[in-house]
Amino acid sequence: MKHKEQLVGRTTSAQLPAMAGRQALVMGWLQSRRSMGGVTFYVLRDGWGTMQVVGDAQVGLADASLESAVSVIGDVVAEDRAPGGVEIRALEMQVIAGAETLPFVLSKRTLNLSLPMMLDHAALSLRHPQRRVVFRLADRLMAAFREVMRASGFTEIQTPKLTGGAAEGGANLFSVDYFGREAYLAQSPQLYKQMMVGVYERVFEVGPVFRAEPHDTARHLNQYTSLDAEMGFIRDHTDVMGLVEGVVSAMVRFAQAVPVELDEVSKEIRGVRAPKRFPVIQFSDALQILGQTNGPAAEDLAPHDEMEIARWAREEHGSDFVFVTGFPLKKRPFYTHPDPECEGVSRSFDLLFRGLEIVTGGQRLHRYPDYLRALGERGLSSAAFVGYLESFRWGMPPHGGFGMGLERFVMKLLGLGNVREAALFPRTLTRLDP
Ligand code: AMO
Repeated sequence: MKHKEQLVGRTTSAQLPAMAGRQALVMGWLQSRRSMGGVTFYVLRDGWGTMQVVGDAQVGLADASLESAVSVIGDVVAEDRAPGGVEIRALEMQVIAGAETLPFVLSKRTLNLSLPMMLDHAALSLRHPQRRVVFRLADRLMAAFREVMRASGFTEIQTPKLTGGAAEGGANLFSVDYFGREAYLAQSPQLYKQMMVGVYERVFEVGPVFRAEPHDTARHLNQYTSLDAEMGFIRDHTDVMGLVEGVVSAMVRFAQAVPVELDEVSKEIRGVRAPKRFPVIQFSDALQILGQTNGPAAEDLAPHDEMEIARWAREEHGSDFVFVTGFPLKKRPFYTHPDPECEGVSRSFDLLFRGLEIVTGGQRLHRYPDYLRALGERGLSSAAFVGYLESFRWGMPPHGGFGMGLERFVMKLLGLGNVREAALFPRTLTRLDP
C-alpha cells in the first residue's frame, strides 16, 4: 500500500510529537473509544503513554474490543487537546491480537477495584495508569539508588538467595529442599554484604529477599525488594545514617521528576518534606514522647508508636523522615555493634518515613571473638556461620550498612493504603499466583 512504503518503522507515543506533519505507524492497546458525529476518537496506549487517534467508520476499529493490541497508520497533525499536542488521522487500522471480554472497566480515570480483584487480574489491572505509575516510580527509585551508590564508590553485587543459614534470626525462614539437605531462602544479603566489605569496602545490592512472616498486615510482604548497602572503615553508625540521608533525598528528587498524570498521586510525591538533615531521636526519648516506661513493651516501637514519632517529627521538625537510634541491643540481630558508652544499647537505627519504618541499619561487630561471644549469648551455634565468620579472622575494618524496603518506600511516597499495591505480583500468606 502506498502510504506504508513511506514508513520507516514504528513510532512510539513518546516520539509522536516530533512526527507532526508526517505519517506514522503506531502500535499499542485500544484503551477507549468514543464516537461523535460520524468520527470516532480512540485512545491508544503503548508502553510509554497514550495517543489520540481519529478515524471514520471505514478505517475504524469499530468492532475491536477494548484492550486489543492494535496498529494504526495515519497522518500526525497538531492538536492542542490531544496528549503530546498531536493526534493521528487514521488511514488504516488493524487488530493485531484481540482481547476477550474484560472482567472490569479499565478505561475510567480511576480503577475502582477491590484489592483481591486487582491482584487476581494483575496482568490486566497493571495496564491502568494508576497502577503503571507505581512501578515506573519504583524503577526511578532503584535507578536513583544505583546512581548515588556508584557515585559514592560502591560496587553492585549479587549474593545467593539460596542459603544454608539464617541471616536475621531463626524465625521467619522459608525452607527448601536442596538436593536432600535443608536450605533457606535468603532473609537478607546481610552476611554476604558484610563479607564483601573485606574485598571492595563499599558494596550495594538490589534484590529480592524472603520473610516467612505468617501475618496478614498492610506493611508486610513475604517477598520484597531490598536495597542494601555496606561500607568499611566507618567511625560509627552515624556515618551510615549520613549515607542514608543522602541517598533517600536523591531518591525523592528522582521520584519528583517522574511525570505523573494523576493529580492526587502527584500531590503526595511533591508534598514530601525532606529537610537537608533528617531529625534524629533516641529510642529512650521516643519512649518519653510515647509516655512509656521501661518494660517488655519498651524494647521496640509498635506501628502506632511509629505513627506518633512521625507526628512529632512533622510538627517539631517539618520532616516526613525521622531517624530513631539507640535501640536496645537485645532486640537487634547478633551482628549488631553495641554502643560502648551505653550498656545494653546498640549502634543501630531505623528510618521512619510518614510513620512507617523503611530503613534499618547500623554498625556491625568486626572482630572474630566478638562474634563468637554474641552468637553464644544468643544461644546460636557458630557452626552454622563458618564461612561468614572466617571473614572476621582476616582483618575486617569497622563497618556498617543498611537495608531499605523498596515497596514500603513506594507505598508511602504514593500514599497507598497497603504495601501489596506497591508489589507487581505480591507474595502474601494466601497469595502465590499470579
Ligand atoms: P530489616 O529486617 O529491618 O533489616 O529489614 C530492612 C527493611 O526492609 C523492609 N522490610 C519489609 N518490607 C516488606 N515486607 C516485610 N515483611 C519486610 N520486612 C522488612 C523494611 C525494613 O526497614 N539486614 C538488615 C538491614 C541492615 O541492617 O543492613 C535487615 O534486613 O523497610
